[in-house]
Amino acid sequence: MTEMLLRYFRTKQKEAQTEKIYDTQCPFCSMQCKMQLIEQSTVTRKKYVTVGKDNPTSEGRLCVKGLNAHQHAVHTERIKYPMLKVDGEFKRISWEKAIKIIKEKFTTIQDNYGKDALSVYGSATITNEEAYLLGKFARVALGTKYIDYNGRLCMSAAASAAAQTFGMDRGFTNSIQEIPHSRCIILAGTNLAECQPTIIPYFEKAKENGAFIIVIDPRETATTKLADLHLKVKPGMDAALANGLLKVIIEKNLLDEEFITKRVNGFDDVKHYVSTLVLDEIAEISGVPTEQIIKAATVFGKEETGMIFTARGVEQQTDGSIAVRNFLNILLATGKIGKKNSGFGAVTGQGNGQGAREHGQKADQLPGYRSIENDEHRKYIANVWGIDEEELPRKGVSAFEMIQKMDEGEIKGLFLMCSNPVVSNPSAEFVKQAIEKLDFLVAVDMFVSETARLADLILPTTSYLETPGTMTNVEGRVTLREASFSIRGEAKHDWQIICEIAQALGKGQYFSFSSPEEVFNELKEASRGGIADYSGITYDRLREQKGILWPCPDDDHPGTERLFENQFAHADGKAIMVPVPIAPEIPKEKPNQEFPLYLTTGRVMSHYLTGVQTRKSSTLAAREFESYMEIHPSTAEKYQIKDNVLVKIESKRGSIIVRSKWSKAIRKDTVFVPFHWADSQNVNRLVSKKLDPTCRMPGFKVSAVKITPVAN
Ligand SMILES: Nc1nc2c(c(=O)[nH]1)N[C@H]1C(S)=C(S)[C@@H](COP(=O)(O)OP(=O)(O)OC[C@H]3O[C@@H](n4cnc5c(=O)[nH]c(N)nc54)[C@H](O)[C@@H]3O)O[C@H]1N2
Ligand SMILES: Nc1nc2c(c(=O)[nH]1)N[C@H]1C(S)=C(S)[C@@H](COP(=O)(O)OP(=O)(O)OC[C@H]3O[C@@H](n4cnc5c(=O)[nH]c(N)nc54)[C@H](O)[C@@H]3O)O[C@H]1N2
Ligand code: SF4
Ligand SMILES: [Mo]
Repeated sequence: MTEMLLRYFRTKQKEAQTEKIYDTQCPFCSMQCKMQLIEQSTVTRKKYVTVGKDNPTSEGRLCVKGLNAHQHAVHTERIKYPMLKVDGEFKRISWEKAIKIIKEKFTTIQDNYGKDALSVYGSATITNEEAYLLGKFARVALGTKYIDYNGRLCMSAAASAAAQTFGMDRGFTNSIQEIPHSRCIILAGTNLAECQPTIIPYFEKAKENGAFIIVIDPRETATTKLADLHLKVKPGMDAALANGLLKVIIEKNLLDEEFITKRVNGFDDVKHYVSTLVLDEIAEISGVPTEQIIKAATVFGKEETGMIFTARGVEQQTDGSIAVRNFLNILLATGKIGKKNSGFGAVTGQGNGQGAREHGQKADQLPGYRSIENDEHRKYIANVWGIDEEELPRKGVSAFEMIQKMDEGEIKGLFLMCSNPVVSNPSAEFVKQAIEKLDFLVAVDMFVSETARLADLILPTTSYLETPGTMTNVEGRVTLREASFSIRGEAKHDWQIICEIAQALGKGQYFSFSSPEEVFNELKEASRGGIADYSGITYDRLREQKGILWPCPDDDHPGTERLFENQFAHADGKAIMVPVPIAPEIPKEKPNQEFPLYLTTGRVMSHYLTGVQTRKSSTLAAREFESYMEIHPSTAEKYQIKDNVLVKIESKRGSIIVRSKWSKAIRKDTVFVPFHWADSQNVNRLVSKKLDPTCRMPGFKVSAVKITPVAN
């Protein structure tokens, strides 16, 4: 009897569940949806479920990536210890040894080749605190000018367009709550429905309220389903198309003359330039019929309010920054900015795509969106950091140009935090070879990514479940990510790793932080008086107010929902319009006899960037387990490509092999390949090295290619 009872209680005990709940934010896109991980444990096993949590931006919604994000975070392949490459194999070592090796290697490289022989490559997935510290680490601990980050491949075109036009760059000029009340919305090169899915209800509400939605994309996507008018533009022709829209707006006199006079410089030059263009020629060049250009321009011009959103379709071009400026020209000409329900949205990509572009990870930048070449700015930051201004390096070069310097042998060492450049940079084979030339590569990651594979030393870091800190979301809202999940093995937070290496390099006094909040308190001071002013923000306020939109310059300031209501951020308070030439400074590849098709690249719903994380998630990987090429059936037949077969795609740079997917949704002159897969499926093998002359963005969205069936 007692035996039976005992057994009964033991089984009960095994089944008894304890439940723990962890707050966090999704590790993926810029919506930064608040979520909770529920851990249900019995004696024998642990089960995880992710649920959404209410907040002002995503309102408790999650998409399929967020719902399954924990699958990679608790994956058995997470790196748990520092790992040193010995005879081509990674071997576990202690932190003590790892830091000692870094110190030795970094010192030797800098002694032999100078300070700038070391470089730092950061990320917009890390927190504001970590992005800030990484910039400080490069300048103060290493004393190198070479630092840049993956946001260069992401937000740089939109950022430079907004900075040049308005004098400041915050993704959304208005709060997200205004979207449902805007009367006409242009979505240019953005696939929100797959890339920021939880934002979609705002646009659905706008539609219910009668808004007219125009989507510009060479493909039909989940987002074009929202469209009242879909302009199926030729890849790379957005700047030309925007000229067409402007021409109609000016010729039909749909202008806001008062706004132009009071608040804009440069309108006459734009007016003169577009008057020299012929609308039918623009239609020909852009692939959008004249009537559709007229329709879009007329509706946008006539409606009382309007918004334009751009994303990587327009921006990841060798004329990306100027193409965005042409869309901003439309907003300025029609007076649809700085007003309720009218404004601009550069749809930020990565989780901290906004904050990580503000606090000093960029080659030419100091915290608070300050410039490293501006004497006042240098003095201010040197003072906050407690160093002499002369000790601060000058500006370096962009992400891809750093890789070119690795190839040329000028950069010998790289500290890589939270990025996978071997997959994400253009001309991927070149990038791999350049990185292989380094004397010493340290990669800080959660997994052995394709780039970490090439490292001499990998340092294990913590995930979104484990690292607290602030993230600035798609709106420009600073949010506090609470995170308290238990750390795997000996992994450390990115900010801790930075501080420990700085300490070993004898710079510990500048990096004596014991929590993200302490780092934030310094970041606040460093941002004070800058364009991205966080100085009125505290962790307590973020908890109470559920996030604050910057600028927030003092403790009583509520944050700024709408920008530019009275003035723009240039010295004279005015915005600047510029004519945007149809023929860009760097000519784009056009299909030709040898390479007859356009290739454009982008994303699918279930994967994230280079796929290192989402390919580890069984649910997400099952939805899309390999790369593919979307192709129109009539084009496919012309090149004897059946549906669902392997195809070789070649450009001047290289080739890949992926599976064909027939679809009438795409233009007949274009094929589309997502970039979430590596090695022989890495579409970046095909993309050229050319960069936008202003912002140094690669032209990910246009290559000329040929396709051939792969024999069975
Ligand atoms: N599911 C998912 N969501 C993500 C990400 C992800 O990897 N997966 N990444 C996040 C990040 S970092 C970013 S930057 C954002 C990116 O978000 P988006 O910019 O929306 O994503 P993309 O798919 O790169 O490109 C958007 C659209 O541009 C179109 N396009 C291609 N060429 C052109 C062109 O020449 N002109 C125009 N007008 N359109 C063109 C493509 O067909 C595509 O539908 O998404 C974020 N969210
Ligand atoms: N052809 C083509 N190429 C593109 C694009 C495109 O549209 N087409 N888009 C570009 C864009 S917009 C972007 S943003 C880039 C992104 O390019 P990458 O930055 O290279 O992409 P990720 O996959 O985010 O790489 C992040 C790495 O950091 C690791 N990681 C994740 N979280 C953390 C963390 O908290 N700390 C640390 N230390 N590591 C972490 C992940 O495991 C992964 O290995 O790709 C660009 N490349
Ligand atoms: S991927 Fe973006 S939309 Fe989806 S849950 Fe994460 S943050 Fe939200
Ligand atoms: Mo991005």
